[in-house]
Amino acid sequence: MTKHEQLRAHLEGLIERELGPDERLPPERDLAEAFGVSRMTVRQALDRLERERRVYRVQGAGTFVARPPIAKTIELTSFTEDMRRRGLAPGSVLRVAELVAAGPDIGFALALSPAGEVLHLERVRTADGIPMCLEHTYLPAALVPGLTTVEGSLYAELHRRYRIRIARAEQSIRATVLDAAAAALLDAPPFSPALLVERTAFDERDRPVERAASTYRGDRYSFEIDVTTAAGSRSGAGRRAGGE
Ligand code: 16G
Repeated sequence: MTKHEQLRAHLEGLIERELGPDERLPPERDLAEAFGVSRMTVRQALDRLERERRVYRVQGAGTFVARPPIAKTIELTSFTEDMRRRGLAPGSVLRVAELVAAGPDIGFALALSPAGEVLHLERVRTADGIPMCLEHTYLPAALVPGLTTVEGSLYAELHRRYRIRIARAEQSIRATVLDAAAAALLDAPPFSPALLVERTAFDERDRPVERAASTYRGDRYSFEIDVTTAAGSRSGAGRRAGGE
C-alpha cells in the first residue's frame, strides 16, 4: 500500500468504525505527520471524502463525520415502517388537523368535487428525534369519520379504525428547496435542497384514500429503486411493485 492508500484506509476506518456522526476527524497536520505525507495530500483525501458526502467541513473548526443518508426504498411503506426498518425510532409532531374543502387539485386526486370535505393533517416526521420530513396529508372526510388527530402511524390507524388498507400508490418525486417556514420546521437552512414526494394512495378496492406531499431534507434522504427489464419482471423479479 502506498502512503496515500494507507491514509485513505485509515480515514475510512475512522468514519466507519471509530467515530460517530458529527465527530471530528484528527487535524490535517496530525494526519500528515502520522502518515509522512504533505498536508496537500491529506487535503485531497479529505476533499474526496467530502465529495462522497462521507465528511463535511466547518471552516475554522475542522472536518466531521457526516450522517449517512437514509435510503428510502420505493416499496410502499408508511413513514413509521420505513424508519423502523432502518433501525430508527419514528416520531411525529402533529401541527395541524382540520377539515377543509378539497379544492381543485386535491379534489381531482381524491375523486371528490372541489367543495368536498377533506381532513388535512400537517406533521413533522422525525427519526430518532431529528426532523426528517414535513408532511401534508389529505383524506376524504367521509372515509374517516370522527378522525380528528393522529398520534403514531396514520396507516396503522386507518387500518385499525376504518379497515382501510393502502394497496398501491401513484407517486412523483422531484427536487425542490425548503422555503423559510419549512426550513425552520425541519431545522435546516432556508433554501436548502429537498425532495418533494407526492403520493396518491389507493385502498384494496382501488378507491383513492390519501393525497400527500412529503418534503424530505435533501441531505438526509436517498431513494433506492429496483429496476428490472421486461424479461426480468416476467420472471417475477418485479417484486416491489405490490402493496404493503
Ligand atoms: C409516508 C407517505 C405518506 C403517508 C405516511 C404514513 C411517502 C412519500 N409518503 O410518509 O403519504 O401518509 O407514510 O406514515 O411515502 P405513518 O403511517 O407513519 O403515519
